[in-house]
Amino acid sequence: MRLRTAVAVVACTLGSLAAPAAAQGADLFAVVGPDFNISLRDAQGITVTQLDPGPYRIFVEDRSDFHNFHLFGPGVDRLTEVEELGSFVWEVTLVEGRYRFVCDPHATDMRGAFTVGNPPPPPAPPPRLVATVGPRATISLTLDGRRVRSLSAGAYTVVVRDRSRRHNFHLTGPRLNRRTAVSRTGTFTWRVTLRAGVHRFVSDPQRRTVRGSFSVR
Ligand SMILES: [Cu+2]
Repeated sequence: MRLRTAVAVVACTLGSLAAPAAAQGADLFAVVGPDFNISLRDAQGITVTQLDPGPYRIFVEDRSDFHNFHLFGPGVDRLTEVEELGSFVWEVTLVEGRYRFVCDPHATDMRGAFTVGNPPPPPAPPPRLVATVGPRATISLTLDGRRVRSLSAGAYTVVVRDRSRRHNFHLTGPRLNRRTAVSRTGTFTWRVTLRAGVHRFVSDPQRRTVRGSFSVR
């Protein structure tokens, strides 16, 4: 009888210890430096890629005076100073969405990302058309290396390679009229919306011969 009471007391104590930990949220560990490394791991040392929404405590170790740790995403934008080192504890609430962390001075190389909950996939980038005019009297529009004959209506990126000072690339269609300059060369990126109908592209100085067309449905 006495033993049973003791067990009950122990269980009760464990229960009350567990409760505040749960309210506080899980612990995460962020480290940047001293070399060109940045990481966010959980208590098991596993790199964080997916988390449940909720409160978290992040222990941040900034071990370099030329790196920093910057975490941002829905409702969160926290960072350490680049010039300062130190240990910090951030209390954050993560909600469904995508979060990223970077070292700001080296954001292209020192970075990471994770999702919280099950956010919808990011929208696919628009298809990329390549328009080329010149250097001789040639003009073309391709998608994945193939000549464009018909496309679905929607958003597109057009990379225009104008390779001649005697030609330009001029694209027209429903509510669309874009052109490069005849006398200049260069590569340009256009974001366009193609609507149903016939589209034509020409080099204006020789619009009868240097030309093409495609349909949009
Ligand atoms: Cu850095």
